[in-house]
Amino acid sequence: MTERRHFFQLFLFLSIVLPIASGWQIQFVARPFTALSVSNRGLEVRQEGATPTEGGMILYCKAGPDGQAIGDCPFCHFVRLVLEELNLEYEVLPTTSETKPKWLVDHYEGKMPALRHRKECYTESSVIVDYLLFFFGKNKEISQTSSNDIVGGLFPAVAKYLKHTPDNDDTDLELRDNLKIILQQLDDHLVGKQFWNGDIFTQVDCKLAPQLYHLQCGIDAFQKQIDLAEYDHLTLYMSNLFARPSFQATVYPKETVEWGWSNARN
Ligand SMILES: N[C@@H](CCC(=O)N[C@@H](CS)C(=O)NCC(=O)O)C(=O)O
Repeated sequence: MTERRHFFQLFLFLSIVLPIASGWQIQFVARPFTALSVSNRGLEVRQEGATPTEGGMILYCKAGPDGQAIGDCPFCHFVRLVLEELNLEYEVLPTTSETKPKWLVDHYEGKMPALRHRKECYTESSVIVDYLLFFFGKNKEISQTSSNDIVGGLFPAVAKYLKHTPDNDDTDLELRDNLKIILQQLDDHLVGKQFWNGDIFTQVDCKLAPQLYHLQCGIDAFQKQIDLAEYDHLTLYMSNLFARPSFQATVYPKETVEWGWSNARN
């Protein structure tokens, strides 16, 4: 009976929950199923039951400047925050193009972050997080989500602004003004709230924290013309996020963020 329930859970996750939660990312969802039925994609053939057991997780992520430390990827950081909040055991393997495993390149387009969990592998941070929350986050507050479009617009606007050179030309000012509109929307949403959904810390906060960290480090590093102190509620929210033990346990130095964006700016 338990086996049947577990099989049903896996079926539900692969066929209904992930496609709905991930929209167009359905092609990634097909992979674990393919791994079971057609090819093992470079991984061992799965032998355990339908519901994954904890342990045996390896997160492959972009490496930092020395090729060994954890790099500046906000998507990988998002996954790590969720892993920490769920108290799951995992190993992080910072990886460069030279050290990326062949199976990851051959069967998963070398995409990172990539979560290998025993005999399965998932790429795309939102898919990885859906997987973790589906199996390990049931009835936990962190699994709550929110359908606010502002969240999705933040990182593209941050990236365009930080990447742009030269600073202070017309395009730079346009990108800055566009980002400031989003920051104001975030600030408005956060009035009277400790976290994005109110008093409880959720996956939305795990997603936003790394992006806001990039924004803060990037503004400082490149002396960009945005004063975050103008956004009272956002500033308070950022201090709440950055004080969170999961963030403290996973944060990388601001110099790593600067290194990453410097490469993009050249
Ligand atoms: N949409 C992807 C974006 C992932 C992404 O852009 N990863 C970059 C760093 S931020 C990366 O790992 N690049 C190094 C590589 O692929 O070798 C996700 O959410 O997982």
